[in-house]
Amino acid sequence: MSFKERAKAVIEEITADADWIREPIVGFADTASPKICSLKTSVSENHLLPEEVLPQATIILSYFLPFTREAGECNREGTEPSKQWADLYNATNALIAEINTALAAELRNAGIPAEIPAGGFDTDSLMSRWSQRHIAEAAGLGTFGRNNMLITRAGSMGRFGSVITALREPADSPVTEELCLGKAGKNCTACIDRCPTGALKIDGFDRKACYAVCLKAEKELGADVCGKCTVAVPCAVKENNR
Ligand code: B12
Ligand code: SF4
Ligand code: SF4
Repeated sequence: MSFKERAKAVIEEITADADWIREPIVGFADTASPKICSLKTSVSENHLLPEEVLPQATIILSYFLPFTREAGECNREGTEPSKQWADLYNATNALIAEINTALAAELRNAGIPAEIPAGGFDTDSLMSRWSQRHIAEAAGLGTFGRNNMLITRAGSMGRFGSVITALREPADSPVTEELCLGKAGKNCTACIDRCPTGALKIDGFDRKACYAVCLKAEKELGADVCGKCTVAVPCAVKENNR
């Protein structure tokens, strides 16, 4: 069994009782690939390179936990995020932490060095030093949509995690097919139409406006969420998992 298959099995085992999560997707990014080597220029100068976390880094294991269509239903109506959506966010965060620890342990037990990159973000710049979306894009998991989400073959509604490894297995290439209908020239602005703050525009994303609504939810619901742009839109759930 390749480690990619093993990783998928580990994730499936940990998420077995999480009925809001569908079949996970796992991708491998080559740390020597152009998208990873250019993170400090393409994302931000403060972005970490994998070798700053693990000197022997070769592959970044990136995974996506796609949500079920039913899970999104709790956040379909209204302009404010629902309490249930906030609870799913917190429960998924706990699963991501558990998965990362289990994957790193599995690798280290097999004698392969592994490190979990630090999460979190700077509350002034609203940027993390480890962008899960850019890592996932390099690992062939998807393309950026107008909703600013990374759209995978399983959809955009869900969450990413990653582990830096010294694995010696073949890496994946970025997806070349455009997965966003609007960017592919189809008539879709569903995410922009659903954004209650105007943070999402056809030509950009105002992270401060988005953060304001997420901060309100943090105070009222216990999680910095909104997510209207990734729920009940055509790219939310795609069934063609790979
Ligand atoms: C800080 C943060 C926030 C902040 C600021 C958002 C922001 N985008 O800056 C706030 C609190 C507002 C927020 C909101 C949300 N977040 Co948030 N957030 C993060 C966090 C911690 C860091 C993001 C970051 O620093 N990005 C770096 C900056 C530079 O990248 P960026 O803002 O994404 O901008 C880039 C893209 O737009 C990209 N891009 C756009 N178009 C294209 C096209 C091409 C070709 C390319 C190459 C790039 C590209 O280029 C931009 C600049 O580099 C990540 C987790 C992580 N560690 O990565 C989660 C994360 C991005 N959030 C996530 C989610 C789900 C949300 C919400 C839906 C909240 C919710 N759960 O209800 C909203 C969605 C907002 C939106 N439309 O983007 C998911 C995204 C899942 C997905 N499918 O993409 C992540 C990855 C968390 C996770 N573990 O899965 N978030
Ligand atoms: S709702 Fe439509 S335009 Fe927006 S990201 Fe999804 S596919 Fe693209
Ligand atoms: S999370 Fe909410 S406020 Fe932020 S871009 Fe999406 S719909 Fe707009």
